Amino acid sequence: MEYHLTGLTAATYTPLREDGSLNLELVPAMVDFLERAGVTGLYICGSTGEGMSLSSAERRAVAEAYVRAAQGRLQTIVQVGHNSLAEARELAAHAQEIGADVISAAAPSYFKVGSIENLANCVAEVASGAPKLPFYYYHIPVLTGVALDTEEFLPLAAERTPNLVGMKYTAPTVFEFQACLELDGGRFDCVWGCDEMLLSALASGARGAIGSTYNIAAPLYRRLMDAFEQGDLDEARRCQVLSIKMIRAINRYPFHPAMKQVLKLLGLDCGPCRLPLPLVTAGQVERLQRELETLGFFEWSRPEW
Ligand code: MN9
Repeated sequence: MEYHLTGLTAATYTPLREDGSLNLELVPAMVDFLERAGVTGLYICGSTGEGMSLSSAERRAVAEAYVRAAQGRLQTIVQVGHNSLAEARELAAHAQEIGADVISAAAPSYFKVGSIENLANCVAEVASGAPKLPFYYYHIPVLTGVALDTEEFLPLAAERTPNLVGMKYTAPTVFEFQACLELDGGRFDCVWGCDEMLLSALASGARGAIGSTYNIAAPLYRRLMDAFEQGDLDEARRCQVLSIKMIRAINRYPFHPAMKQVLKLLGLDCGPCRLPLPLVTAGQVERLQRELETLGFFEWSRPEW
């Protein structure tokens, strides 16, 4: 099986109401907003969308809402990772049933996965739930604690998982990412997951990226990618520096709760995050808004920029 995720995929937020319940009525507006901003795909129920904090029934409902709203316009990738592999497999089957384009799963993380053989077996079990869909392993060691060598893992896993086509790589080790892109004449579609290092990844051969800040600043990153393609490295670097400053500003607060507040400032009120993520205060939001204003964020986050 072959598949490519090119361009910018937004790791979507899960809209919640103040009481913590799902607010799926907002999803069509989110999808319209992201499409206008230049995003080409949606990564649903990942870290950004708090997939691991939702019940399986909620995860199904979120996936259905996004897939329905995006169908025919944006590629949809449903993250189905779960500490129960049986549950993950069922979520994968559900994603296939509702017409998602791709599935992806992070490693189980309560019991630590200690070997690439073990990880390959986990992936085989999950991916077999949606045998017709391309599967991307979600490498995010900072959250799962699974930091196994992906260059060794991918070829082994592909022997047991016919629909394994690639990986979402969220770690700053660009050399390992590049080595994975080069494996076997480029047979694995490796997609970059650290927004603040997109330019380094492009220089190493990345063609696609999945990340949280593509929700709020896709026009900036589009410009970065276009400049890179045209060989205008000064402009590409200028865009990346703006992204680094933006992420640094947001990172002074609890990151994803603050990101949701930035989306609210852009007109999409997707509510707070769920526990165990904390709340941000009104004072923090005001400060963040001023910091983002100083950076020109409210100019370069607009689709017409
Ligand atoms: O995987 C995101 N990682 C986490 C994607 O949420 C841990 C990234 O998109 C980061 O949020 C982004 C900002 O640090 O690079």
